[in-house]
Amino acid sequence: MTKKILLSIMALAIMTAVMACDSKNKASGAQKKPSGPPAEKKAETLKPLMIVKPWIRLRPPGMKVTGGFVKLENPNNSPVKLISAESDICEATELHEMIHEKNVMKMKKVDSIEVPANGTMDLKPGGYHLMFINLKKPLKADQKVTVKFSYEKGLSQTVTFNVKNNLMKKPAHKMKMDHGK
Ligand SMILES: [Cu+2]
Repeated sequence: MTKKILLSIMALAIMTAVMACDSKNKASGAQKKPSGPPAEKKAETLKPLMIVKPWIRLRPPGMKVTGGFVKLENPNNSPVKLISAESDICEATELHEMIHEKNVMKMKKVDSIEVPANGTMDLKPGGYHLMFINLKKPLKADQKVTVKFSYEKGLSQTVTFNVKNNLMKKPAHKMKMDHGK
C-alpha cells in the first residue's frame, strides 16, 4: 500500500519535472529568436604573425642578460602592436630599442613594437629587440626557448627561439662605439 503511494508520488514528480523542463525549453526557444545586431566584430579578429628565424644570442657564462631577435610579418590589413613577451628563462623579458645618442648606442625600454599592416618588423641587433634580464641559468647553444608574445586586441602566440652563438664575421656597417677614451 505505501509502496503504491510512493510510486504514484514518484510518477507525479517525474511528470512535473518533464513539464517544467518542457516549459523551460519553450521559454529559451523564444529568447533565441534573433534580435539586435550580431555580436561578432570582424575587424577585431587578427591573424597570427609569421615568425621568421627567431634566435637568442648565446653569451659567455656569467652574463645574466641577452638579446632575442626575430622577423615578424603581419598578414593583417591593420598594424599590430607587440606589447609584451614572457619567458621562463629569466626574471623579466623587455621590449627594447637601440637609440643613437651623442655618438653612443644606448638601449631603451619601449612599451610596444608596431608591425605595419601587411608589412614586416625586423627585430635585429642594433634595432628593436627582446631583452632577457636576469637569466635563471646559463643558456646553451641550440637550446630551444619558448617565448609568449602578446599583442594588442587579445592576440597572442608562442614562439620557439633557438639559442645561437652568432659570431658576426662581417659586420654590415661599422658602429661608432664609445670606449670611454
Ligand atoms: Cu636591450
